[in-house]
Amino acid sequence: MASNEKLEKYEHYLNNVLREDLRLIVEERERLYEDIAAHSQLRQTITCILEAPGCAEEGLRTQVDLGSNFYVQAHVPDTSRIFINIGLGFHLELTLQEALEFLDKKLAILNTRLADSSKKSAKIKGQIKFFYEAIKELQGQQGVIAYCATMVELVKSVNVNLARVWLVSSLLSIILWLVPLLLGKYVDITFPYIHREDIMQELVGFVGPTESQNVDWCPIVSPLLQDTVHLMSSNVEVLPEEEIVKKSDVQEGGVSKPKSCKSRYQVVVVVPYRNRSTHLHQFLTYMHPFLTRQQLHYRIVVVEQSGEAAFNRAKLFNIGFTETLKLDQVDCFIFHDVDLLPRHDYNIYACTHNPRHMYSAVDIFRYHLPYRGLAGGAVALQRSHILAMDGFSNRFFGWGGEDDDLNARIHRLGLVMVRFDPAVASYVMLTHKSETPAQDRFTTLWENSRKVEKDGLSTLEYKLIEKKEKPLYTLLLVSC
Ligand code: BGN
Repeated sequence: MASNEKLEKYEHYLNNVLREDLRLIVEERERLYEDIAAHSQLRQTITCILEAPGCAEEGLRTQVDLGSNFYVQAHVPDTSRIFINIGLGFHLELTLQEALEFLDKKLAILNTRLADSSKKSAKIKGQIKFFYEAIKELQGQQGVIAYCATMVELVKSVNVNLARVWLVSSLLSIILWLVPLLLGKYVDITFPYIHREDIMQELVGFVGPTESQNVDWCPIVSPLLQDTVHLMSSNVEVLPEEEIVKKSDVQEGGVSKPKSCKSRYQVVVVVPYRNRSTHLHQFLTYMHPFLTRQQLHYRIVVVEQSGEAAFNRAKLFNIGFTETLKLDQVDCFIFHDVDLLPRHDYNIYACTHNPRHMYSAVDIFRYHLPYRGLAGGAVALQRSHILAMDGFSNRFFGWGGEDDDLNARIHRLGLVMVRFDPAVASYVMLTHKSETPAQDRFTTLWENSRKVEKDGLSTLEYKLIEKKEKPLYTLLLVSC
């Protein structure tokens, strides 16, 4: 299909189908909210009547709205029975107790519908984002094609050497492409993100306000969250191990879950590690209370690389993933650097429907991002997506590139990476010496982009030297 034909189709689908679907869902939700409010109010009135002493003898005095701001006083002599609108124009006479039972059932149904429509709306929003990105990409391609055609025409008309023009313009574009890359840390990039108020419904596992199945789910928004920025600098005080264990009720292996309710989200935080004991101690001191406040059921897994080979961050992620699945059947993994700390509690450490790059703002980049496709530092991925993309590449030894390779894998799956509102997805980085980038990272990236050979979970080879449940984390000591 020609790209402009495709563009038209996408635009039509986005504007006439998806946006219309979203509008209908939003309307339906508004109606449901109104219905729930009306039924809850009636329920409250009936409870009041039932609980008011002597009410049955004296009846009920009330006001009736006649319209146009006219009211009359009314007296209901017998409040023991009530007419309830059961829909389709039918009213049923019920005792107050029967009415309460009816209302409870009705409210449960309405709440389930509300949860369903919230899920549908989250799904449609995801599709809208996807089509929006695809349209932008196609528009970009068309722009380039049109530009090239004009340039060729122009060059032909002035009768110059085409090969030389091509060479000069290629050099120019390389320079233009390199400038932002070289100035990386100082370029402000704007990007779409999930707004703070939409975060909860974007999470996999968000179920809805009143799941009945006798499960005592934790509230959708944990009451322990503090709406404040926790870290102003990367100075993090460490606490002794026993104190961390006690404070966050951490079980062997760095596992913790809420005591009073069942967590909606089970997640594993995989941390690649070597020779950074102070950072690890700071990380554990800070992260255990942070994750506990979010009422998650979580495990922290530290994958330590032994030996002298260059550090292979992505391969350690693959090992962490593979070994953790032997312990727990978890659907959500967060791959996290040891020197990165989230500043805001509303940055929920659960998986979104799309893969998520966890930081939208970080102190070392002046609380901005150097480029849109950045996937470094911390990412949250669903197990199904990790398996579909064959995990991470095992071929990046040394600093850099492995996260760009992850980004390419996500794109190849047809997915887009999302981020949360920078107001909450904000991080500080613990101070450390900057590392020398690996020289062969460009070549590896390029080779991987051609995807000639398999590289990932399917080709993963390593030696597990030790697997131990320590008090604050599960340790995997490995050689790659
Ligand atoms: C990029 C690195 C990433 C790193 C970010 C942020 C490369 C590959 C060359 C295109 N990518 O430059 O790995 O996460 O900087 O520091 O070096």
